[in-house]
Amino acid sequence: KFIILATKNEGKIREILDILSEYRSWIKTLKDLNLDIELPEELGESYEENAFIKARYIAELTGYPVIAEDSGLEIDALKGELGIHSARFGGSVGYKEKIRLVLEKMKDIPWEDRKARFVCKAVFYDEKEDIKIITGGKVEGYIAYEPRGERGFGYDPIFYFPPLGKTFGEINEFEKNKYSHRFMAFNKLKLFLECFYKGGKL
Ligand code: ITT
Ligand code: NA
Repeated sequence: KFIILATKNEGKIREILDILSEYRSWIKTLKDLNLDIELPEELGESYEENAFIKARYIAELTGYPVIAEDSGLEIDALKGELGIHSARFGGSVGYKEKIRLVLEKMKDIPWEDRKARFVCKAVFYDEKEDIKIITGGKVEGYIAYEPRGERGFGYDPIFYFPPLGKTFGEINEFEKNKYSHRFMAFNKLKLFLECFYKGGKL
């Protein structure tokens, strides 16, 4: 039993391996396999399509079942951007700069109009068994006025989560994995893995 986790994002890898910790011995990261490759360009028009583009690429390359995900930050005041363009936003600059650019765009937006959500679509794809499972998750919050906290990754320091009164940059991974879009999506995928993998059907 062997599943490849097709992502290059270290933050995602940490969180996903933690959510799927029961399956850790079956999951191989690209690093575990010494697969030093770029994932294909994400030319799809949705999170689903982009997640599947990544999964299919690695599945065809290796012949193994694959898990991949695509995610993004949707900001109401920016008409749903950054969305599927979250990673590309601002070009090839670091997240400090991407965050600065978002806050600059949002500088005149009052609190009540700063609603935003993280979205994640997770894909399990097994070409041989002809299985394609897609699950999703969302978490609602606000774009903070200033970045806070050094934890997490990406846009976490500006994603304010009202139930905790903190940004995702201020909470540890254990806490983020109780509430995040990624947790929601992968926790659902876990139900499938439980039936088909643990249950011995595959
Ligand atoms: P892979 O394609 O290798 O999986 P990526 O970073 O390019 O990694 P995406 O194309 O899915 O992944 O881009 C998602 C972007 O959305 C990511 O780079 C972050 O900027 C943002 N994002 C998604 N989930 C996030 C989270 O939990 N915290 C902070 N930012 C997040
Ligand atoms: Na993407």
